[in-house]
Amino acid sequence: MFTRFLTLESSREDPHVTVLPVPYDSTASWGAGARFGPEAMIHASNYVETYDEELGVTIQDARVFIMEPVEPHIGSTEEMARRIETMTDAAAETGGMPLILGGDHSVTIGAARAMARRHPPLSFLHIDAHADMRNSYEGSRFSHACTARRLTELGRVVQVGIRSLSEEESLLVGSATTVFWARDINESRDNAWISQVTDALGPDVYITFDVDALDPAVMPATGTPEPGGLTYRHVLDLITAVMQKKRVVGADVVELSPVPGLNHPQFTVARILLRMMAAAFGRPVR
Ligand SMILES: [Mn+2]
Repeated sequence: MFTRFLTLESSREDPHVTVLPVPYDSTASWGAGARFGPEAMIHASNYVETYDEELGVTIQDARVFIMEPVEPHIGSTEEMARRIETMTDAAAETGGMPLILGGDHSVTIGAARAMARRHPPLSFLHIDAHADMRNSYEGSRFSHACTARRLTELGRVVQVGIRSLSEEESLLVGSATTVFWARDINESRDNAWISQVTDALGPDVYITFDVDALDPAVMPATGTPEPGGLTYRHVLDLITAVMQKKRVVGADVVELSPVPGLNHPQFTVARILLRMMAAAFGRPVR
């Protein structure tokens, strides 16, 4: 269905990155539409430059393979998590780093289970406005509101950009996880917080990036926008540091809910995807 990602032709041949689209949003609280996220991200990604002007590298020689989108399972979030787990395993089998494009944040649960089994002990970088630490939500333990809670059952969790959570969740955040609040990041005068994040992570990392971690002024196209968010700069610098200092074994980008006529949100995501690829697999120019 999709033939190019970040302008690169999809090929099974020894990929660096294997893209797994998951057009699924049955558990989103309101403003559903994350099911349209993968297509919007992939489409926008084919209009970015292959040259990363800050790193001075090109991704032209990087190899990508795009898998068929995961078919949504209607009615069972648990069954859907299992299906995503299986497909993430298949993505990892190609030899490329699985890059899951959601979809709402529940898609992370299955993907993380597959990667945690393959790379123990795995730690998780959770970039999000929301703590997602509920044990269950609307009767499901596999809801987007429970993602980080499920991650704590798989490995160490470091949360970045958090600014919305329940009282119950507030008792767990910072003890069951390491948390970097959006407010502290916004008030910091330098990037010292980024090395604190990388210090808190283990050597093998899975990144889950909920785009609502970004401020709604930057990222209006998401189901549950929260004011007081991170800047594009914050996210770009964090992703760069983690891609360069850690073994990132897998990643996902979730909760982009495209708004008709508004193009910049998916281009913002595409630039962050370019940076992920450039930081890990870029070739220096000159
Ligand atoms: Mn969120």
